[in-house]
Amino acid sequence: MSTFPLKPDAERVRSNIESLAAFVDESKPGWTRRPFTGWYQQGRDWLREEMAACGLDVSIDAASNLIGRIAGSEPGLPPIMIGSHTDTVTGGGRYDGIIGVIAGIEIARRLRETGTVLRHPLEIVDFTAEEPSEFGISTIGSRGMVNNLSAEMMDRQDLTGLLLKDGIRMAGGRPELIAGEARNKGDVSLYLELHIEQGPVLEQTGNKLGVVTGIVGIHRYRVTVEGKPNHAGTTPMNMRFDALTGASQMVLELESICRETYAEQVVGTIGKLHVEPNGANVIPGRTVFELEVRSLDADILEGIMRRFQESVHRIAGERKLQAHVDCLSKSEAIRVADDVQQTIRAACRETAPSFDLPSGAGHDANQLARIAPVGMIFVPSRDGRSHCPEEWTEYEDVALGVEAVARALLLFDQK
Ligand code: HGY
Ligand code: MN
Ligand code: MN
Ligand code: MN
Repeated sequence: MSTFPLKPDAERVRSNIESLAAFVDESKPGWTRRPFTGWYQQGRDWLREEMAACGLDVSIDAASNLIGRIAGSEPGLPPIMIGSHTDTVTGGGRYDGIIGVIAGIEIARRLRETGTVLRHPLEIVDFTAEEPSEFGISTIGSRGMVNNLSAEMMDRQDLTGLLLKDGIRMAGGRPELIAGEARNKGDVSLYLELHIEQGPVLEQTGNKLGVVTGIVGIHRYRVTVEGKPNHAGTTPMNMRFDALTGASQMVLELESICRETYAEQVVGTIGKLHVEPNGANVIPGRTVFELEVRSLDADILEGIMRRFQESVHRIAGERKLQAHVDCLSKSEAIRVADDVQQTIRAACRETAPSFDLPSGAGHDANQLARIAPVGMIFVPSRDGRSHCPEEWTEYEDVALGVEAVARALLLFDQK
């Protein structure tokens, strides 16, 4: 069988992933490289050198995304973009995001080593802060690239008082130019992302590659519950205004709403909960929790949030608490276009057994889909685990994913 000219150097891919994964906050569990931190910047500095070493023209756009670009033979064509992210959740794994950026660099290198010139310009992108940040917003860089960061979002502060717009500036962006520099429909021919599945389907079905058919929309909210702090020993149970038991009832209410059956799969999670004053012998006076609900169907998401907000106010009334619900961010669910799926399926067929599946994780592709066709390829996650130190993908599978992206790139480049 003739060898594929852009076949990746699997050992170089492994070594690059391990090099980039090493930039972590050692004081935290697993692999932690939160955006706008020194570890994140060190990883990006390393990435910048790698991009330059494989002949990419490197720049940072107004939204602070790191972009490496190679010209095509037809400069008038809008670029094909391959990207992902290099930030992690706290206590995350070493593959979520970075394999998509390293894949792009390896493909750029193979193009250079084989003297292959694409028709389209090619851009390899490390999108800033894809994971939910302390500003309550995820996919910050890709939102910025498509001008989907509101002024209210830009003025949000994290726990240290840093404004999002100053964080973007720290990462090399120029917030005041985001709107003017934004990519619009027609500015990108196609966005392609390699990502770990972060779920069990490929492993359970014995497939090496996933052809992503759609990506869930994610609605994120913050709920603040105000009660009355008081002495835990002297306040009778029927005289309490306990902000934590109230919040706990709301948390369980979200779980039971999301456990009902809908036309599309629904998941709802409360991953962050803050208690004040957080003392063992003080009745909590205030709690703040963040929730997210995900589904491929936008109407189901809206309906669930309406029901949940009614429950919050009912529970607060019954317990004589104050509660308010703030929307932090919404990303739209997307369907991958049939022709994009077919091209990716053709590329996978030449590479390894593949399986069609939707993504329960959100991605930068959710934002790029606002201006361009998008496609994603998954590689298996052992035991379906992700966003934890146990996150693991076999390097042979990563190399197959890189090869499938490279094959898809050549097919898309001929269109
Ligand atoms: O949370 C997600 O879906 C993705 O991993 N950022
Ligand atoms: Mn993630
Ligand atoms: Mn990711
Ligand atoms: Mn992603």
